[in-house]
Amino acid sequence: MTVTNALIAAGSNATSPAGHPNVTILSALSALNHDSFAIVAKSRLFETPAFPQGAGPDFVNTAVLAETTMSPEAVLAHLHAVEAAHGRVRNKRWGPRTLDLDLIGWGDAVRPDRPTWRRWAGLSAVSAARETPQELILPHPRLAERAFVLVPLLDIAPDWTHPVTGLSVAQMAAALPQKARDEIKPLS
Ligand code: PH2
Ligand code: MG
Ligand code: MG
Repeated sequence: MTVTNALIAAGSNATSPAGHPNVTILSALSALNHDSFAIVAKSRLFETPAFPQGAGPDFVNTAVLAETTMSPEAVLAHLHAVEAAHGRVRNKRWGPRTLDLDLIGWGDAVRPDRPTWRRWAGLSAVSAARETPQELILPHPRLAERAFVLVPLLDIAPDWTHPVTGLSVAQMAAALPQKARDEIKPLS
């Protein structure tokens, strides 16, 4: 059986049935572990301003590294089930959410293929806000732009290398404006 390292980002900026965002995140992480999916590293929790600016209350964000024998589609379904169990309803894009679990990276896989990945990653901010892919795109096409994903990943996978750009997490984080990095504040 093939074991893959999956990178997952978690975020919450609304109270869920489990409680406040930090409690929700911790509850979600324990719900994620099961037979064929094991969290092997967790970042600290961070308080982060909502993106886009002014989009709602601050988020709590974290990142985890998991070892899994599941397919990426099965992991995505698992993430959605844990979101639903924490009160997630999918309505307004970028509205407040009780729990968001995003699959960020899958070993060194590029999915569905490099040309499609490049198309999604190359979208302008305006188009990226309008268009949502229906299929799983890996690595997450906006990873390199998101301090609330990269700063938590620095805790657990600074050397993970992007399979298309060749940049490590540490290099992508260093390329962000200092101000964007400073806004990501550890809660502990
Ligand atoms: N997730 C979003 C949109 N905006 N902002 C922050 N700070 N953290 C997030 O996790 C986040 C966001 C879409 O899922
Ligand atoms: Mg998200
Ligand atoms: Mg999501």
